[in-house]
Amino acid sequence: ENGLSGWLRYAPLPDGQRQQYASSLPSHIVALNSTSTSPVYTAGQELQDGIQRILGRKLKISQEHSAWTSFNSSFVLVGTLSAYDKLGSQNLSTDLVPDGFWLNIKGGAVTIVGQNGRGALYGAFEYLSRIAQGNFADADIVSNPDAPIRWVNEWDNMDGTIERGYAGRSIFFANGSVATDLTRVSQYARLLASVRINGIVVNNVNANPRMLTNETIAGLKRIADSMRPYGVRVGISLNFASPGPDGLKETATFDPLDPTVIAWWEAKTNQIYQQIPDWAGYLVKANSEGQPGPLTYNRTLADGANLFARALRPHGGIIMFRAFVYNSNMNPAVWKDDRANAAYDFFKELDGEFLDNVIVQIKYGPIDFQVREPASPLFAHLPNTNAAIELQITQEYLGQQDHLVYTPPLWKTILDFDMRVGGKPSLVRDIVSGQRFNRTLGGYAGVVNVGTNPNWLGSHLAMSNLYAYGRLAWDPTGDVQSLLQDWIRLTFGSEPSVVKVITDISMASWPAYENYTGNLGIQTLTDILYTHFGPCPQCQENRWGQWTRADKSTIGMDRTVSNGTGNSGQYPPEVAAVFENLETTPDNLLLWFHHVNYTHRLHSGKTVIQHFYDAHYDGAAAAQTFVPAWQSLQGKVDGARFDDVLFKLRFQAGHALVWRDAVAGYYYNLSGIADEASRVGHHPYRIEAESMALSGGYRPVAVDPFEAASNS
Ligand code: BDP
Repeated sequence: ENGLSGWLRYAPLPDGQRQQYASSLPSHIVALNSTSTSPVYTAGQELQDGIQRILGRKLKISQEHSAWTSFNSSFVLVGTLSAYDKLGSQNLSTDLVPDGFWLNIKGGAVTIVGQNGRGALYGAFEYLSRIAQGNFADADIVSNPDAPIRWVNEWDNMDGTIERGYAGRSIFFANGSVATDLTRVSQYARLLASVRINGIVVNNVNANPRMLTNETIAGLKRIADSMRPYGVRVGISLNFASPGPDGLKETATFDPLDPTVIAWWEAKTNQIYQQIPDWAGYLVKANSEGQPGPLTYNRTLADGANLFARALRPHGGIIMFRAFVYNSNMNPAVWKDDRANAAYDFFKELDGEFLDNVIVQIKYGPIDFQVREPASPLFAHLPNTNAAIELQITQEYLGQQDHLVYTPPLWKTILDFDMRVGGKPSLVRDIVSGQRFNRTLGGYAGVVNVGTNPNWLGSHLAMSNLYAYGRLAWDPTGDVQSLLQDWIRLTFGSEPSVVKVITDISMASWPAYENYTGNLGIQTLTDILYTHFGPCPQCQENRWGQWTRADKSTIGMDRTVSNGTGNSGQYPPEVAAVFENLETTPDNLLLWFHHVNYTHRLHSGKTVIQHFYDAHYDGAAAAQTFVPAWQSLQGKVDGARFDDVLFKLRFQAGHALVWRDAVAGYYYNLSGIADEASRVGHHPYRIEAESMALSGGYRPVAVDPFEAASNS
């Protein structure tokens, strides 16, 4: 049990549980009209393997169409709608949309029909997920995706490192090329397909122009070949300047309106499609954090996006264009500046200027994957543009998989947020699905960053985030706790105490993490310079614009229209009114929108500073409870995974104390306001540096700023 098969372990059910159902199954699986690289073929194999391992019975498998007529009893049948309709045996009147499926279980007879091959495979995985959880009930369900785009983004570099990856090296690249052995890539595609992910971008958004050499394209073809049997289409991130002097040096400029540049991208795109006909498309980060883009030539971001859209359009490809555009060299002394305003400022005026195969990919919040953010106001302002939401499964800012943080409850606060566009219900999830503004394209991009670690994310428990991401992209109304529990049963089995403990600690994890890292919308108070991991409340006023505006007596960003950066005014009027007003702003976003005294009283009745102290102690205390809770499962979870998880939870428990003391101590030193419970500043368990005898050339230095020191 090293985690390699994730939630697709197909662990055998206990004999007593499985025998009766197993014997009611027919002798054959029919995978209608399938060829060996098709998802329907994969579905047949997966059903055979899964049924054998879960139920202990090996069914025979037939790809033959004629097999249908030669059996007169029942089957486990899987196929596409068109193949199924040709059988003429039953008219299926369903309204399946692409990737959707129909699953009918009547005793041992199972019929799985996908609108396309991918849908058929998703239906097969749904059936297997049920029996793996010991659910043998009859069912008749039609399941359609809420949105057509359900992609993952990997931030892998060609040298094999991964930006914000916490689970080892790349499974896609090594030494400047596509990896030779792509076994892990097809295993990953299997996991993705099982949660209905249909596309992947395999390289860093800070992209290398060498992604477009002939050699790399040949490698990408091999990646696409490995993922095709699972219905996962492949795309890449582009460096905007690829053809030009700083890139492959094949054109004199990278101006998106220059004919040589247009011709270059067209030819390159044609070359890719010639080798990979089902190529997904491109993802582009332009004019952000040092990346090149169209603004260099005074062209708009829409000009930039449309350059690729035109090249992709004849092939049906898609361009995901990121709204993560901001000035990463901001001056914290300028109080009216606000990074949170950037996406709206850059994109609002461009609504309607993007071609139909462009999707603007928007990070969930206006800043950057923080532990708490309001939904990005940009979602409300692109009624004539396709939009997708960008979520982060890799836990940058969120403990980097060394902390358990089950993030779907955080995503839900955004997806369920009502923007009230035009005074009408306008949930973010209905905007990105395309429903709200009648768009045909839109959906989800999740930054995952799996690595060569056998358990993919470097932490067994972190995999619940990937599982739930796929399921929510399919159906964002899903209940995050029941998705979690499906994942637990599939990953660790159905023993009630196992399900209960992992549910309890996972559901408690995001609130705990928010409590011990950054409260009331102040953001995750991590170090900003590079790692985004440990606490650094003192380093927030930096050039990246993640500002807290904390001084001796006040804290928080004033984002009001009346007195601050005007960010609250980027929301539609009903929402803007809520955030503009201190009284109506929810406590958990207070310091996101307002600059107040530490002694300001929250709706809860506590002062801001006392809330900081209490939250940090509560959060760190919650993290301590994860360890004994997990230990109670000894013997109920296999030894290897038990030990791995225990190691991580112990680290988290310790690091939560470091967080607590660093943040609470910092604001105590800064404000001089005592903790009502007299906890802050007392560390009975700790050996202070000042009281150590130093040897080997070490010597004490003053901590700067002094507020960050544990003693004054
Ligand atoms: C930030 C990451 C940085 C990414 C950037 C992005 O720190 O590594 O390149 O986002 O999303 O959160 O482009």
